[in-house]
Amino acid sequence: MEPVARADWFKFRSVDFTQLDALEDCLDAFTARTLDGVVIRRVYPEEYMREISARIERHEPPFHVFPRVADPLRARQGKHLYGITLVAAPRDLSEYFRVAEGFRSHCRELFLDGADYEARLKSIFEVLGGGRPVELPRNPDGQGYMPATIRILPAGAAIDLHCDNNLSHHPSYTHLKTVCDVNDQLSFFLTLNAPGSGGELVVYSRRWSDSDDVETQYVVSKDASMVEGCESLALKPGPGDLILFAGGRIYHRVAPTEGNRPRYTIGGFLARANEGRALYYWS
Ligand SMILES: O=C(O)CCC(=O)C(=O)O
Repeated sequence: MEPVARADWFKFRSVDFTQLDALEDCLDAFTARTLDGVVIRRVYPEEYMREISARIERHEPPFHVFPRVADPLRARQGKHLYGITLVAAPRDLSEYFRVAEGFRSHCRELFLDGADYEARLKSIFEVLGGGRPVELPRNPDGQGYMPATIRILPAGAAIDLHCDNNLSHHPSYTHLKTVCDVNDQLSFFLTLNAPGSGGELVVYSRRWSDSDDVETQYVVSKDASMVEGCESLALKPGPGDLILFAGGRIYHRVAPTEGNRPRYTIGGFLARANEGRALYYWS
């Protein structure tokens, strides 16, 4: 992790995975807005991340590629995902839940000779949640949501300005909203491969407000003018580092990657159950 400038508008903590207990129950601090982000360093060894990245590069195991185009090889040359997000999936969500099942088994295969990704993330969230149960949401038919997506940004690719509370305006969130409080969701991602330069997560001092969204509509990216003149911080976790931040209420983007090393991350969102103590994660 490169050094970050401290800012009073972005309350941030960074610990090594071996000191995870120092973050016990820190989700309460997120809720109380006394904490905006944490980085947990070395959740996986850097060398293992290189091996995982090599598999991703070879498309092994053969994850579902999004966007879905006639020539998957071509899709893999540009910005793409392994898996599919809730908002990108066709509206009846049957494809989403089918892809989710395949993703979970491919993800187990991807991490087969190391600590299982989903199990490790769950165990981390359990500590951060002070012992709350951590669960994957399921639809009324019992099908599991996507636990994460793998995001692949080749040279020059970026993720434009957005604020994840806006996601809840999407019609595909109708069921999930009955399960957990998506209105103050946290964002998390594990860096698998970092580009030589660029690819930082840039967070802005501007906070989300209801009135930022036009007639409660979902928009993929917000106009950059919304953060003009705002303070910002660039965070660049290294391979094996996990970041969790208040992406629901903090405007953020991913800066364009530079050089010939792509940016690979795996991640999703985390929110509290509407009833009971559980935490839910999805993508
Ligand atoms: O870097 C990533 O994988 C995504 C970052 C992001 O925009 C988010 O978590 O909302």
